[in-house]
Amino acid sequence: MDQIIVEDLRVYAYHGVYRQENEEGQNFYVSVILDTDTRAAGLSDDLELSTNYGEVCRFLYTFLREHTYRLIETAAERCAEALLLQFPLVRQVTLELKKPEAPIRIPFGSVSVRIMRGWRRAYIACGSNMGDRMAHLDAAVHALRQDQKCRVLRVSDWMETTPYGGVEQDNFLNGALSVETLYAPEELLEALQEIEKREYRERRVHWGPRTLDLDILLYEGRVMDTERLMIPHRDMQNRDFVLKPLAQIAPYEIHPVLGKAVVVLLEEVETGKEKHVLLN
Ligand code: A4P
Ligand code: MG
Repeated sequence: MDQIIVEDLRVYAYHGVYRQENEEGQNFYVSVILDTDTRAAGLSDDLELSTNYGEVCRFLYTFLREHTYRLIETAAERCAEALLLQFPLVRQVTLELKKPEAPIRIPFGSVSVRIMRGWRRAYIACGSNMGDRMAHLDAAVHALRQDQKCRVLRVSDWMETTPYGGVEQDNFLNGALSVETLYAPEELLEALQEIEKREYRERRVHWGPRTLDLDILLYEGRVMDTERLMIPHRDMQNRDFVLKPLAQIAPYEIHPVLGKAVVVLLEEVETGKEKHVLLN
């Protein structure tokens, strides 16, 4: 992707662990690499179609002066996030914050942190089979739209499905949606569980009835398996109620472990060609 680069913008600011640093301040130098598509601006010579680096510099300057953090890690983290929220054409930022006057009693050139943050594409499955099912699913989309760290891109149709998993229960209404998010995977899970809670989700029977279930299916081609989170969703390839709505909004998205597009996985489930065994 194209990049706009600012190097070593000097900001006199007050970040530091020591009181003296907070009171007297010192020079910081911030550099950013903004990943953004400059093609439209390049062809049209129109600044409106790009990100104004002058505004970026003023923004960085004001942000770092008006906030005080103990750690440069925190200053960098907050600054990168604020930048991504402020400049909508920027997809990713690499930000380095240098502190060459840090209180270290040995001669040194500079200390700095460098981080890379950006909007990440995620796919979420939603389901409900209790109460006003449509209202629960609509509420989930609404809540994600209200969250500034998420941009809802596409929402599938809500589809009536019969229960899967052997528990006798009412039919579900299922769907899928895509978002771009600033949340890391664990943070996205937390945000989704908050939304579930607000819709009075009670966790009783595993695979049982629920007012709202929000599962992360895919996250930016990532593969992970921790105690709390498995991505891709461990059973998505076996579930037509997941794959069908997902195929509507992202037919060619590739499952990063199985190496197959969503439409292919759906066809395999529908024709029963592949026997997927769920170990539980
Ligand atoms: N977890 C791990 N990976 C993920 C992930 N990728 N996304 C952990 C979300 N959560 C993930 O989930 C249990 C734990 O899974 C979470 O705390 C999280 O740390 P849960 O929603 O609290 O519990 P659950 O509902 O018992 O399990 P789960 O896995 O959400 O249920 P399923 O597997 O989604 O099954 N039939 C139809 N037709 N439509 C449905 O929507 N849904 C289920 C629920 C059964 N049958 C269905 C449907
Ligand atoms: Mg769930």
